Amino acid sequence: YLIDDPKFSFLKDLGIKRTNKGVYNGEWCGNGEVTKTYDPATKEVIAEVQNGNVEDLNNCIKIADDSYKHWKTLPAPFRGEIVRQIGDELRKYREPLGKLVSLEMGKIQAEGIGEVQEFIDICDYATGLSRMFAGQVLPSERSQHVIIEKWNPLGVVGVISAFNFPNAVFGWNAAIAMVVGNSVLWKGAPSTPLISIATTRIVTEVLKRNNLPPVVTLCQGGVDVGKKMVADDRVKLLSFTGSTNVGREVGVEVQKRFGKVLLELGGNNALIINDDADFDMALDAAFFGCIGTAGQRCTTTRRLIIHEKIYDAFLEKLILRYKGLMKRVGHPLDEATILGPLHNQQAVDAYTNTIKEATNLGGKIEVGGNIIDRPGYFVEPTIVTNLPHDAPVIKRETFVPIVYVLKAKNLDQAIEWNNEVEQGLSSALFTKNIGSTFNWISENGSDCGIVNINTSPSGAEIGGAFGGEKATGGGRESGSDAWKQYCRRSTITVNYSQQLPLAQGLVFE
Ligand code: UN1
Repeated sequence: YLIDDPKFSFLKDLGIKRTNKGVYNGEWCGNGEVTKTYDPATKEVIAEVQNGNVEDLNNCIKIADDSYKHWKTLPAPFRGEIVRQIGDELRKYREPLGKLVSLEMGKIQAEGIGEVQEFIDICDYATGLSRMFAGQVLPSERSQHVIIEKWNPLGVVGVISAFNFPNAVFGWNAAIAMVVGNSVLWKGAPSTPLISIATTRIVTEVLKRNNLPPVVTLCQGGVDVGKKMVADDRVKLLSFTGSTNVGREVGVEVQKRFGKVLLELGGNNALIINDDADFDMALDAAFFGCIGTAGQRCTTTRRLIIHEKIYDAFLEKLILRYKGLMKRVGHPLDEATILGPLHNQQAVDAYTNTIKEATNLGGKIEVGGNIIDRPGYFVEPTIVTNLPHDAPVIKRETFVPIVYVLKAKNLDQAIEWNNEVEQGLSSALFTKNIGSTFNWISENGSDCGIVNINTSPSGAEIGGAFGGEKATGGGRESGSDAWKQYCRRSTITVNYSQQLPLAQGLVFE
């Protein structure tokens, strides 16, 4: 087990042992299956986790609900102060936690640490928000009346997160949910439980130090635990990150019980390079967008739409960059690495099948296309050309580093192709023309939630609302007014007159 190897001593600094309990409800427990967790770069076992079962989840919900009853009564700026302390605690563990993200998920160390940084950033944001999540005062049509809007908490917020952002997605949800007065129940991906456990430990240390109840609970587990969380009426908001197919079911189930749902589902993100783009900057953006996190971000560039005038030159340069990358393949914890492994065997299978399907449809592999001969789940980042813009394989999201390159006649055609897929997460346009820029962000432009200009479609900051339209699910997390989704809105009419006038001048006597 890697846990016994002194090279990975940061695991012990995070409190990880050979066998770990995957449930936290004030105590660490778990009565479900014992599973192993692996380093995707070597397939070696890191450690073991005893997961939760449905009964454990039930207890977590109960305890989270009890904690909520106390937590919601505390002044919001006090809750903000607690989240500020969580941010500080995360600062202390930034490096070891980032390394654990790298080791268990497989993304390179800089990205692992960057992910923890996003959690720290959202804590700062949420601390400020705790003094600022204002409602409004609106004019009433009745004399000596006023309409007030107030944002109140919901109760238990359930977070189901995915393997690819095993730390930050919990952070975006939890920090905001907590300052507005909710408690949180988390289920991380079944294949990244050590990250969930280490993160929960850091967060709950702060709660304990402040003599607070378990406002954050954790239940690692499988599909049965997930289903119960989706169906349980006490989970007032279910924030789900994952595939469009599972998200569709989650959405329907939560709606059946009139719960609230926040969906962050698949993307099929296009990067458009117009003929007036800054060529070198666009090349850097494409390289990072396609290959960063080995193609396993929701915001990864899946389609590159290039103006025909610069198509050949751009493609040629990009292929060279891809070829140069092969020297930088390695273990994610090795600082020289910029391409780590895929997360698991399913991803490798999806890669192989997709390459096969693309070639059968007449696609040309410009570079890549093979599994890399190393112990872990490594594959070559791949560029495919020569497919029609609406080929079925292009319209589907495959969570691997394959990009389809399309040649567009003009910007209008490029925008049409950008919008023709069912997903609507992220998009970007490279241009120096001011008219094209404003067209791109207008009603005639990109229909995605994220509409970038002269920067990559992936790598969003926490300050904006993060999420997408259409089959991406419509949810927004992180900045802007995404916090409203974690609240119920109370519309309050106050009468400070001595009469009881009715609205619309109605007389009722
Ligand atoms: C995801 O892939 O689930 O914009 C989220 C980005 C990251 C978030 C990605 N900040 O790429």
